Amino acid sequence: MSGKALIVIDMQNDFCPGGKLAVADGDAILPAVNRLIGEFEHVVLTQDWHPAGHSSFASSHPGKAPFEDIDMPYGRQTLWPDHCVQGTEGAAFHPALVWTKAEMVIRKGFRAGIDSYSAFFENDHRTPTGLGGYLKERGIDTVTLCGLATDYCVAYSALDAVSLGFKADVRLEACRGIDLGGSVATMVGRMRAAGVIIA
Ligand code: VGL
Ligand code: ZN
Repeated sequence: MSGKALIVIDMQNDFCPGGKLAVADGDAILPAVNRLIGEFEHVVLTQDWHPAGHSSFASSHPGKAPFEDIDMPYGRQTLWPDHCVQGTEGAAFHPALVWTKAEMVIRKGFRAGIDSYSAFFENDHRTPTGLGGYLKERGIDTVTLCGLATDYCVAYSALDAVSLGFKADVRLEACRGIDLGGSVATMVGRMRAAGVIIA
C-alpha cells in the first residue's frame, strides 16, 4: 500500500494576525490550505496545545523576554509569548479553516516541561507523539505539509517525517514563517538537504 496524507500544521488563531504569536500574513494562506484539503483523501491537523505556564513561555522564566533562547534539559529552546493555551480561543483553529474532513487531530506541546515543534517528536527529538505510528499503520508513506510556521513547526515536522522514512514535500505557498534571524532560509536549506521536496 502506498498512501498519501496532507498534514496541516497549527492553523490556529494565535498564529494569525491578532493572535498572541502572530505570523505575518498567517491567515493569507487559508485559501491555499483549504484547496489542498480539498485535494487530499487523508487529512491530519496539528494543534499547538500548551497548559498555562508552559516552559516555552518567556513569562515562565523571570527576567527572560520572548524570542530569547535558553538552555533546557533537552537542549536549546526559544522562548515565546504565551500562546495556544489549552481551551482558549487562541488555541482554536482559525474560523476559515475547513477542518471538518480531518481524520486525525494531533495535539502537541501539552507537557509542561518540554516544547514540541514537530508533529512527530517533542523537542528532545526522542519522545514520539504517535503520529508516525498512526500514519504507518494506515499505510501512508508520503506526506505533504503546509501551515504555520514554515521555520518551526512545519520544518521540524518535515525533517522528522524524512527521518522516519516518509517521503515529504512542503508547499511553501501554503506556509508562512516567523523568520527570526533568517530562520526561514536556514530551515528551507536544512529541509532541502534532508531530502524534503520544496514546491
Ligand atoms: C510554533 C513556536 C511555538 C509553530 C509553535 O507552530 O511553528 N512556533 N509554538
Ligand atoms: Zn507553541
